[in-house]
Amino acid sequence: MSNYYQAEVETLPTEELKKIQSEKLVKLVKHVYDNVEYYRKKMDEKGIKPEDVKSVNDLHKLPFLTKADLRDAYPYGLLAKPLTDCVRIQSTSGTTGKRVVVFYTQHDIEIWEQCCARAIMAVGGTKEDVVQVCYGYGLFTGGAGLHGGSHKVGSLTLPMSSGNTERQIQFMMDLGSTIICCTPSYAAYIGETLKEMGYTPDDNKLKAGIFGAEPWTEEMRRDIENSLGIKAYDIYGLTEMCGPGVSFECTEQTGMHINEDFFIPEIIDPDTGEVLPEGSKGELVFTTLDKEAFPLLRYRTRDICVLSRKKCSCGRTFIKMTKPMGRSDDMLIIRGVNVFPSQIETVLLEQGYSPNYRIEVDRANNNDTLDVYVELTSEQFSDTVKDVSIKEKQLAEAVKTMLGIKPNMHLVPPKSIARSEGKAVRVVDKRKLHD
Ligand code: DLL
Repeated sequence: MSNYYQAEVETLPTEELKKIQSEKLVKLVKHVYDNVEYYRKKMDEKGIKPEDVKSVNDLHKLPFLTKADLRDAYPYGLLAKPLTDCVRIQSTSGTTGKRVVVFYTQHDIEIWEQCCARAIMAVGGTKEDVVQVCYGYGLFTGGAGLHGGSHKVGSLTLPMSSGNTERQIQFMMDLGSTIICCTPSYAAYIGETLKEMGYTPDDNKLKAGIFGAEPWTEEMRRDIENSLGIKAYDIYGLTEMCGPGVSFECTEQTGMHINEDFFIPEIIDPDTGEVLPEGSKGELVFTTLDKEAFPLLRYRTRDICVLSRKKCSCGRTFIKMTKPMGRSDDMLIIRGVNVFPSQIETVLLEQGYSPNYRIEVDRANNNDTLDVYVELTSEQFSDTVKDVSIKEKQLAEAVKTMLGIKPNMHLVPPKSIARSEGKAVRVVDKRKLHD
């Protein structure tokens, strides 16, 4: 028997769900056309009027939105409510040049927290639980989202944020945490630390973990389940939609149910934009249905996955998505932080280094490593070893200021980075992130 936060809507027959989606979509399209110049211009360019959208079947007529649109409209260009009706902003992780800022009204926070409450109850969470939230709190959506969801369920919420692992473990043991929410890599690290401290998986009271914000494999799921003695569940989301909780796994552990009363998913061919039939692998696109301050029509997530409406034993009728299997852009997720290689390049050039560099990402002991190799010019190369190491440290700090994570920086001799005759291969990702 599954736990639902809102049983009625989570088990709605698909036809009824589509009816609700259509009603909400028609209203939304009219609202953004009338109130947001950015949308009006985009729709006019495509020759679409609000009357052309009568149901979800007309969704494909609308133009796509991309991260570039969000940056273009930064900060208020896509706002659909007066700023005085907004109560919160959140922002994508660790990015300076490519920051995306999203706004929430009280209602937007309410539906986001409902999404996260559904996710917690789907893994068996109740008001009896002690939920340790060790996603980062702050501009990143992880902490705030799961925190709000846990409150809604009525669980005792431990707002730990990330880091300070010994303290996490002390609270976990002393207060008997039963559900833990963090990135899968942090969960794996907590598991290792517990072992190092001499604990066995039976020593803690944890029963479930809700892990997301970065790619992880089935192998990693098994490792985490064994090291913590729990069931590990996936949760997906992106800042642009609300944050975590756009979709969540139930106890069947076979993909994540999308909260379809709030978000319409589509799968498209990333090259042509053509909508693909259910079961095809392609880029996930979302349209928000309930968001007031920052509604998004046909937003291209760049995440590659497959959708399936196969009946689920949990009784939920919401369509399921597979884990993201990759991205259709060059964004890397390193230790939970979204990183575009161009941001690293910007720092190198600003600091007077050459654009000949190589970024290597790997995973050691379930932890991401980031190494950046930068070629020195012949003038720069005359430095002594000591000078080079000082410069490496300075450059690593500059990258940290930009991204929020510190790389291992290597300044290497002139002409030592292989030149390419075609497209330069600047990023080598050695991690096995997908099964
Ligand atoms: O990562 C929101 C979140 C917080 C989700 C906590 C789950 C838990 P962003 O920082 O905007 O938001 O990053 C969004 O992260 O487009 C995916 O590429 C990736 N991502 C998120 N969840 C998963 C997951 C948050 N479960 C981007 N598996 C998305 C794989 C994920 N990738």
